[in-house]
Amino acid sequence: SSTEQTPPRGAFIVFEGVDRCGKTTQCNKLMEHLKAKDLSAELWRFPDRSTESGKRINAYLAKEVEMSDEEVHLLFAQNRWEKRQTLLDKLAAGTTLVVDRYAYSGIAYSSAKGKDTMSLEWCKAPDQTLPAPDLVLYLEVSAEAAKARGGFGGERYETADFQEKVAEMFEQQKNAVWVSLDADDSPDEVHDRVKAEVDRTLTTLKDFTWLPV
Ligand code: DGP
Ligand code: NA
Ligand code: NA
Repeated sequence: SSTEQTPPRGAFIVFEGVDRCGKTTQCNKLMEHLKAKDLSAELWRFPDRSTESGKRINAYLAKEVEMSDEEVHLLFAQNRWEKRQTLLDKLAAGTTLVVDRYAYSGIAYSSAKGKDTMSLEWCKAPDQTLPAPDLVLYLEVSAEAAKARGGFGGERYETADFQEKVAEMFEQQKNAVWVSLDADDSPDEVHDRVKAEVDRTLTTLKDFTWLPV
């Protein structure tokens, strides 16, 4: 029998929030923290714009192509499904994954469109049984702060009114693995809380579960 120890599985950590909430900065800071601890870690983001589905999503977000809201919802979910096995393999091999957006974004952005054909239940369905994160770090932006920030790029969804609806739909998805962080705090203050939550999660990893949690 082998004397090699199976490494403990990696943690699956997701950042969520509206556009320009500071996720990218926090993801990068967290990666530095994990590297400093000598942990194996990778930074991922959804949508992954490099795959075939991701290229179509990118064209849709850049308003180069039109698609029905239902089609694009399923395309974003497909983009996550494409990574399912790799994600599981990485975690099993002991690599912690820091993921910028996940199924909660899919549900928030699509249900925020308020279409009769796209109920919350309908929006949730395609991501069911994907791996569930161990921790969701939700960067909460106040409506006032969101308006004051402004300066959205020209991509689809990037209007203050729509982002406010997205925030409401994120609120409705809060669950036991969510931690809300005040995105109006300084990046270093937010990072201090992120570190504490991630370190706690790393030492209390539970059995793996699947969406919905
Ligand atoms: P990002 O690359 O993180 O800026 O995300 C691109 C945009 O797409 C952003 O406005 C959020 C939105 N988005 C992310 N995931 C999904 C999803 O699954 N469904 C929909 N409809 N929009 C999403
Ligand atoms: Na964007
Ligand atoms: Na963004």
